[in-house]
This record gives sequence, structure tokens and C-alpha cells, in this order.
Amino acid sequence: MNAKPKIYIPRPNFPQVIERLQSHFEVVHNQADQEVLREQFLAQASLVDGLLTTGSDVINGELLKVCPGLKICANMAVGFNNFDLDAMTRAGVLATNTPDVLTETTADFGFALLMACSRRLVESEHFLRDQQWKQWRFDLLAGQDVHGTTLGIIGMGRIGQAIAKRASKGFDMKVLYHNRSQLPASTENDCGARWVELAELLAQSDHVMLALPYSREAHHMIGARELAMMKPGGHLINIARGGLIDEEALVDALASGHLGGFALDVFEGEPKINPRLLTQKKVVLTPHIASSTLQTRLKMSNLAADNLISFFAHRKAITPLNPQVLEF
Ligand code: 8YV
Repeated sequence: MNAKPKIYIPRPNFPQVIERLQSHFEVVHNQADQEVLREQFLAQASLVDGLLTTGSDVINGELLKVCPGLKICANMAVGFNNFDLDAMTRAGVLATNTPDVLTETTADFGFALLMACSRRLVESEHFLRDQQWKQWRFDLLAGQDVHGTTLGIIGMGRIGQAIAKRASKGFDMKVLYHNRSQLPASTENDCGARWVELAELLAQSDHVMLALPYSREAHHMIGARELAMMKPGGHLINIARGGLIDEEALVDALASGHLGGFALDVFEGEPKINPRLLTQKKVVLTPHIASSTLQTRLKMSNLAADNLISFFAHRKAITPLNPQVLEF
């Protein structure tokens, strides 16, 4: 009998998914709540046929060089900027991700951040817990309206569209979007959204939400210049990737009084956080949890597992990113 293929899971994951994987593979996994060091990750990866990665596990030329036996990396994330896809394809390593299963959950959270930031929810709770509440005041922790205002969405893929629907149908918002390509009219109608140039989106929107994939070209696409183009008092929400925003410029724009607030679920260099972000009021900061409901994370985990199982059983994948690898 052939030995089972070996896979490595570097971060904690659902016990039931690990159990399922164990019936197909020899599984090495790290269930400790402590990130493995890069050297350890490389050493483990060099011994296996497949990896179940997350968006924080970088698969690049350095790793591929020491992992000649690696055949597949199944990312438990829809975003895959942690993959050097070209290098993986050259090395014949299949890459897969987990689209669709997290769309609505992530859109819910984008909306939660928009609401929390506009209505100063976190700051209000801190105020109350700190026992600073003395009496009713007409302007106590006064925020900005969400309903009936204008939302600008940058990146109009599945998640952007799900946010647009919430905004236009549920909150009677005017929705502008900017995307590389304009969506078909029928999709725009479904979402109640209109394509505009980035400059117009920034100038017209009361709230700007980032929902686009990270790429080198999009690095710091929101910097001092773009922040200055936003409406005074506007809000910026990021559920995409930290590297899209220049965090120093963001804090400056808030400190100067130009921005009304911001909400971030993703950070450049996470889980380390720029200390200047932590000192700001009128902000909401969460630890990359937009897709984190148990139902959705289980779907993501199972889809990543299905990709691994299907690949080793049938040389097929459910959601491949570089399917050309399967043709060799
Ligand atoms: C993940 C995400 O939780 O899917 C994505 O792209 O950002 C999140 O849903 C994270 O990347 C861990 O894999």
C-alpha cells in the first residue's frame, strides 16, 4: 500500500476538519496559539506534499526553493496575496483559495464596521465603562448618519457587491463604486451602484470602503493625497488588506480633523499594529475577523480540505488559482 501523502497545517484549525484530513493524509499540525517561526515553517513545509495555509503564510521563491516535494497550497482565504502565484506555477505547485463561502459574512462585517465607526460605538462603550457618563447631553458622542448618505466602494467583486446591496436596499444609500472594469448594467442595477473615477468617489462619498484585492500596484493606494480628496468628516473602512492604506497618512488625516473616523480590520504588518493607531479615538480596530463566524470559517476550512483531498485523489481542485498546473 502506498504511504499517505503528508500535509502540514501551521495554524490552529477545526478539530473535525483535521480529523477528516487525517483519514486521507499524514497530518502535521500546530494547534498552539503561537505563530510558528518562519524557519520552523520552512523546515516543516520542506517535508510535506501539501500545505493548508492562511493569508498570513507567505509562499514565495524562498519557500519553494527548499520544498521540492510540495505539490499544493490550499489557502483558507479568498485573498491570496500571500502567494507568489507565478513562482508557484513555475514550480508546478497548485494554489487554491476559498471564494464565495465567506462573501456574505465578510460583507456583514464591513457593514458592522461602517455602522460602528459612524456612530462611534467603541468609543461610546469605553466612555461608559470608564464611568465618564454624567448626564444626558444633546451632543453626547454624536456621530454621523449612515442611512441616506453616500457610500463609495473601492473594489467591486463579490464582497463589494454584497456590501452595495446592503447599503442600497437596506439603508437607502447612494452607492458609488470604483473598480478596474465597470460591471454589466444588470449587476449595477442589482447592487444599486454606479461606477465613477476614483477621484469622484473620494470627493462624493461620506463613507469609503475598501474591498479590493491587494497587489503591489495597489500598495498604499490610499495615501495623503487620496485622504485629502475625501469629504471633510468622511469615514474610511478597510476589510481588504492593510497594505492598501498608508497608516501614517491615515492617522495624520484624523489628527488634523479632516477625517471623521476610520475602521480597520486589516493592518500593514499584522498582527503587529502601528502604535499611533492605538492612541486614536473615533476609530474601530479589529483583528482581521471579517470572515470570522464559526459557520463561515468551517466552510472555508472544509473547502480548503476538499481542495487537498480532491487534488491527491483525482488531480483536480474545486477552486484552483493556477489550474494550468493540473495540465502537466
Ligand atoms: C481570512 C481573508 O480570515 O479570506 C480572506 O482573504 O482575509 C480572511 O477571510 C484570512 O486571510 C486568513 O486566511
